[in-house]
Amino acid sequence: VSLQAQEYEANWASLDQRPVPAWFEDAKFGIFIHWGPYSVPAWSPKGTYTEWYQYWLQSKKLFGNGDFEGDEVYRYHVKTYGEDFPYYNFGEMFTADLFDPKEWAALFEEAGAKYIVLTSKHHDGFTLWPNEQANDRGFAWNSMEVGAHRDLVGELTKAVRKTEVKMGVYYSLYEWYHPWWQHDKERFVEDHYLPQIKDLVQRYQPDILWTDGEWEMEGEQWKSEAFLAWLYNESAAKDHILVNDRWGKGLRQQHGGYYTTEYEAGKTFDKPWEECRGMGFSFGYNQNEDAQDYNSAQALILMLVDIVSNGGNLLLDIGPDARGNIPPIMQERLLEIGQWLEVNGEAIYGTRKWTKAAQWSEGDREIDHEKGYRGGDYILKQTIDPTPGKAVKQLFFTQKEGDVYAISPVYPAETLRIKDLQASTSTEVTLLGHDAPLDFQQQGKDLLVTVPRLASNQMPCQHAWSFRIT
Ligand code: FUL
Repeated sequence: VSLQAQEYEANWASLDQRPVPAWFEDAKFGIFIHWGPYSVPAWSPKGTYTEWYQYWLQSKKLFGNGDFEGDEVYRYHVKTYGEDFPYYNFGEMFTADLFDPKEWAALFEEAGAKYIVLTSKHHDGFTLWPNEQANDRGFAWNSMEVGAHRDLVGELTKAVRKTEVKMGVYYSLYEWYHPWWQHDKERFVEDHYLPQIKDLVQRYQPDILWTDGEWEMEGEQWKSEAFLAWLYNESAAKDHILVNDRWGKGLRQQHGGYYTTEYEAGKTFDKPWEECRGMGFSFGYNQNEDAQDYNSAQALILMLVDIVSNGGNLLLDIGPDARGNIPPIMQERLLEIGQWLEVNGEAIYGTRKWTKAAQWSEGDREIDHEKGYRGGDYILKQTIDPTPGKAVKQLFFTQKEGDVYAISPVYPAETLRIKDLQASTSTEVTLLGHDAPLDFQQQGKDLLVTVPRLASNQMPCQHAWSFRIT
């Protein structure tokens, strides 16, 4: 489907007809990058978003997944940097001197990611590219003029475009403490936001424009419909750009492109969608998070599989530090996911939902999405760590070109039972990464597959095993 089959009109009925390109639904795995001046302190209580540091500091409010007094960030800030140390001082300390865009791009490729989304500007208003409007607060507030003295969006875009990975940018419409945002919304929209977002699109022509914060004000005040009509009909990225759903005042799942969820998978939609989350609790790097706060590679892989079996994508976040180093624990998780995808990618990329997402064992199904998803261990509880009497997901399903894939979170003992699956005379069953086809037999409605006994060093992979049923 051509994205430009039609001229779009500046109203939702027309704009919502813009199709989501197939590459996005095929991609399944993307990497989110939250990086900015908040990466300097990189500190907030566990269970909160570190990229909200300026807001936690100035408002002395704190919310998230846990119980907070409210002034923890303020107290930490005063203790660490002193009373007279405005958030804006972090701009100079955001040096990015170890940032090597080629290395980042190579890591993303090795992780098996098909796209990335970099924060070009978060709610603090700091831009990671040279932008005139970023300075209309009365001082330089962009990465070209302070701290790094580099065009970070531009450099990463260039490096990523040399690979197969697609380039996306996150952009926050609203800014907590911009003087015009606070006192003159119309001026903020006309003289700040609109020229700024257009500059971003025209310069880098991203594949995805992942916006956020439109929910702070009515869409009419933002002139959102007119902007999207410009984006689709006139902008330099009109023939490929894709947007998310954070448009039209409703926080999500209202207007725009694909649907987004945030630390809340376990959902499923009948249109392209994407779950975003950190490896632990925060998007921006949080020094407070310990090894046990990060989801294991196995948990992250099973999350990806769970989401893909429900037709979605996982946009997994990393938080580089202020010097541009990606914390080793995050690199390690990405590489483990990449190793797994190397063998099992066939069961993931380019697939679609099958008639059912999962096969459950007997027992009571108990799903605690809210809590579980924030902590992340929900997926382990749902698969490999059952309380007696509770049902677990034994298999996740995907399909592609007539083949069904059954992904098992444990290596099955001797036989794998796939319920309600009828073999035909031409059926073949394969374990991805293992050469010989597998024996199977029909037992009533179920397909019983004989699983080879393999020594651990002969295993094609770890964490989850994929069976292709042709
Ligand atoms: C949210 C933001 O407020 C968070 O800080 C984060 O960027 C997330 C992806 O979107 O709405």
